[in-house]
Amino acid sequence: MNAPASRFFGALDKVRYVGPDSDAPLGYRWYDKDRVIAGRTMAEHLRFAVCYWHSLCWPGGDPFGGETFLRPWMHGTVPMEMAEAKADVAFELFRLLDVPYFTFHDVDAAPEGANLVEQKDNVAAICDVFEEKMAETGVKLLWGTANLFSNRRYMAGAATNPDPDVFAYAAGQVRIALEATKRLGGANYVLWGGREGYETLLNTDMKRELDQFGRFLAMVAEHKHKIGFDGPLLIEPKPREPSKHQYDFDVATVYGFLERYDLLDDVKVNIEQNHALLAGHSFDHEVMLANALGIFGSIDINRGDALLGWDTDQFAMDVAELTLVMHEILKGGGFTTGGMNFDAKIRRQSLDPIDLLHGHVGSIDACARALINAAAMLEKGTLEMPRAERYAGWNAPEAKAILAGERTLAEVADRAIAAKLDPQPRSGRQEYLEGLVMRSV
Ligand code: XLS
Ligand code: NI
Ligand code: NI
Repeated sequence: MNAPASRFFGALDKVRYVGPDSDAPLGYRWYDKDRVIAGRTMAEHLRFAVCYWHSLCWPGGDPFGGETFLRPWMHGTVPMEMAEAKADVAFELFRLLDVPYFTFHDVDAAPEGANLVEQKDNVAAICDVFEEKMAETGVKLLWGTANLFSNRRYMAGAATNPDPDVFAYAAGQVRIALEATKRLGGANYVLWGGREGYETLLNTDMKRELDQFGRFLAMVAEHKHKIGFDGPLLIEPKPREPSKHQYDFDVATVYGFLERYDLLDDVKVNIEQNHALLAGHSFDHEVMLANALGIFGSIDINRGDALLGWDTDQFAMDVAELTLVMHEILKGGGFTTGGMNFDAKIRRQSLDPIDLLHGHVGSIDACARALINAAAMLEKGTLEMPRAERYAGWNAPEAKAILAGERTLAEVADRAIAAKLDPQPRSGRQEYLEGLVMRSV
């Protein structure tokens, strides 16, 4: 059981920058962590995190078949020993990839307690292990979270459950996970509400459930202040899966929810590519909107499959898509507390330990290329110049007065008549812009 982590990955070396022309089987072609782009190193811009759940806890099952990976640390008999062996492999993976951050759910890292007292002890025990390993390696925690969706007690929701005892249990679990995140110096705390929704409206009181959800989040925000946790809370929108409908549907819906329950000061969003697609949006749509609304926090970086309608969580490799996302992130000033968390999993046929590295390395390089492209596009004004031109009319004094609230509808209408306005449509130039982007990636 206590096989050293090095034995799992064999004799692999730390992945290094080798440059785009190298033939090395494993190396970063574009991610050169100390290279400065637009005033920050690549590492500072991208803030990569490896997630615990997909990379260390997922056994390779699907709805039609069980485990394929047979990870040694998942086949012990003493849960805490298994958790420690998993932590060994985890930190060896972080070291090999040379990533600065990781993320975890309470129950990914520590054995799930049979009750909240046990839960607290288990999380504290794994925090001892993490603390030591974090000090040794310098790897930091991007965010922690509580799993309020796997245990059957949460089948009808956590905060939105019809049973207040389930709400209370969830509060207990979040308190433990939030305090652990604070103890480990985490930069953010995430809440993804996979069961906060419904299976059927026939048994659902939506107004009541939303009020419960709002109250729950307000309590988490109060507690965050009480314990002096500085990072933001991040809601992770997703429209469905596992529930038929989830209340945190997309960025726009979450914004409305935060506004209604007066939570905008404490809560931002963690946007995931595959969730954006499930909501019928593109990844860059969600990022642009979050920036526009002032709630952009962090990214779960992955990709869906264009032919499959569910959350396949594949490693993101599409440089063109990522370039547009990075463009919007940089335009918004880049990450502050957030980063790029690999909420991504290798496919169930990818059995070899090295496949875990290939997934991350490929996607890290895709993000690095995207960063380089996006920074160049911003510097040249590739999209910003045509965008500015498109809205240039709004710089005129009369147009500004309208937006400043200095004109009534009647005044604007009267002026349209007096000035005999006859506005002519102009081309949106989509293909021209698509060509510019194509040449930038
Ligand atoms: C599931 C979510 C989940 C969150 C953390 O679809 O992406 O993994 O990131 O609870
Ligand atoms: Ni996610
Ligand atoms: Ni997901």
